[in-house]
Amino acid sequence: MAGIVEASAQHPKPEGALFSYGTAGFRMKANLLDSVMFRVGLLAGLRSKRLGGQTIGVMVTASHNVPEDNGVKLVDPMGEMLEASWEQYATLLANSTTDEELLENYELVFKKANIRADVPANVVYARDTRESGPALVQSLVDALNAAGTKSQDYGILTTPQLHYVVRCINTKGAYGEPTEEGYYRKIGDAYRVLMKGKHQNGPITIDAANGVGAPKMKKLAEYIGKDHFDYKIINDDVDTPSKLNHNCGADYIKTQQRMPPGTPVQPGARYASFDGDADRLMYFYIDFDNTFHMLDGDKIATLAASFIGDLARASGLNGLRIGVVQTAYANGASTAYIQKSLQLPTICTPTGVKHLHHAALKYDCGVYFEANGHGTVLFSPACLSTIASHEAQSPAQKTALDSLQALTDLINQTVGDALSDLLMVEVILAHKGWSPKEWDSTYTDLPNRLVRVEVNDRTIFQTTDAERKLVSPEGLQERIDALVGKYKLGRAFARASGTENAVRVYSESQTRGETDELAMKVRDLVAQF
Ligand code: G16
Repeated sequence: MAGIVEASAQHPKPEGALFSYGTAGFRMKANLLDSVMFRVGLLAGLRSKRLGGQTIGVMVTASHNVPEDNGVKLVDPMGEMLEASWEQYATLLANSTTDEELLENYELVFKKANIRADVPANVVYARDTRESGPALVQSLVDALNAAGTKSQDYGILTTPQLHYVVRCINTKGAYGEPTEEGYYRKIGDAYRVLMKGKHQNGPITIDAANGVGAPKMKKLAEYIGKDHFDYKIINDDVDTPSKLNHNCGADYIKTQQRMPPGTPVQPGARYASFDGDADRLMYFYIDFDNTFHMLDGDKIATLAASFIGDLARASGLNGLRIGVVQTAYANGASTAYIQKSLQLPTICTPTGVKHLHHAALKYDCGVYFEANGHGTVLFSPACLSTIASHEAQSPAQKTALDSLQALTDLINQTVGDALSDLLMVEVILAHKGWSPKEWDSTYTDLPNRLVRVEVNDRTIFQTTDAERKLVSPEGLQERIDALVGKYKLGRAFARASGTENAVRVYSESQTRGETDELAMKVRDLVAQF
């Protein structure tokens, strides 16, 4: 324990800083994160001990944020986000003011979480391509070493690759081989099975946000082979740190709803954007009249849910309970389409993969996607064994069943994964023979707008009802409601971001003009605080 105090002295907490474990871990300006990294290293070891020595993952990334930011999040044994009840310990350690107080709190977590000191701790870690990554990883390693935690460095990975590795390790290889190559093999092989006798309708152009998704997508594509996967990659400069997520990437597509500058325009062709750590995916295309169309997480969720339903029926698997999990950002038209046309149930949860993932576990097959492109599909263990043991009654059933089986391998079930999701969409479009326009025409999105508002103190914006209503500041919700009431099919809400120092405002309504007007009016209301 004395070693911890000594090591911690090299990583002092910045005076006055207040840290909280947000939507996706700790995230802020990288120069404030040194002490947080050290303390997360301590926590990762504690978490592993608490879980009998199972391996815990630590990912150093700030995903969609600007290049100057960085962040860190913990990955639980099955590749899911850190259990919510442990976030309080993360915050407790991160906010300890002195090294001695840190040690006291470290010992307190031992007691509160009922941890046995003699259990060995195991941690694996990786980082994205941010410039600040190596130094922050060193702070993490200092803590792992000081606490005697066994650790392994996976270098540079996408966030979902680390989640995959963690699950592989803890399932002793049942989920796959716990290496980057194992990831390409599992996903690439499944893709080849699904594309047998099918072909892509021209190449897919991938905007990799100048992030880690670029080199990793290239490796995956190389594994699959040119004959099976036709793609072009743009915004793949990981050597110029300032370019990360700048005027490109999934968040840019969602908020700007236009092509990243410099993108070669080819009407009717498919385009996709990743975010900085490749856990989000957005599709888009330019119509022949030159209009931009966004195919967001809602469109991906509906595509996946309908395809899985089709495959299950064609396999003779009846009674599979498929459900779709969304957040308040889901376009109203998508929810109506899922419920009325696909006849599937939906659940609305607060923002954050941790919430959606948890809700999706309620179904045999839970499809969860945030509109911003973060999502995946979960197959319950019972569902997986039903698929594995089902006997096809005809060659057609067998073909569908093989596809369904391969789909469960293609999809990274630990967390939303841009690479795996992209291949899933490519497979579905190839099976259906759809262009992006045909996919888009399954339902028409209500015009929508997402804006970011800088405020003095985002913590005063408290919500209820899956973040659809503000309970504080007092009176603000009533004023938003009064505005919304003036627009046909109007809907709007404001909530504090858990990853950026800002409030997000979402609006949708019948027309583009009214939607933008509503968003600006709500933004102006919020900006008064
Ligand atoms: C993270 C979370 C997502 C969330 C996003 C924005 O994504 O994993 O679930 O939608 O932040 O959250 P907020 O609106 O609270 O800032 P990423 O891709 O940035 O890790």
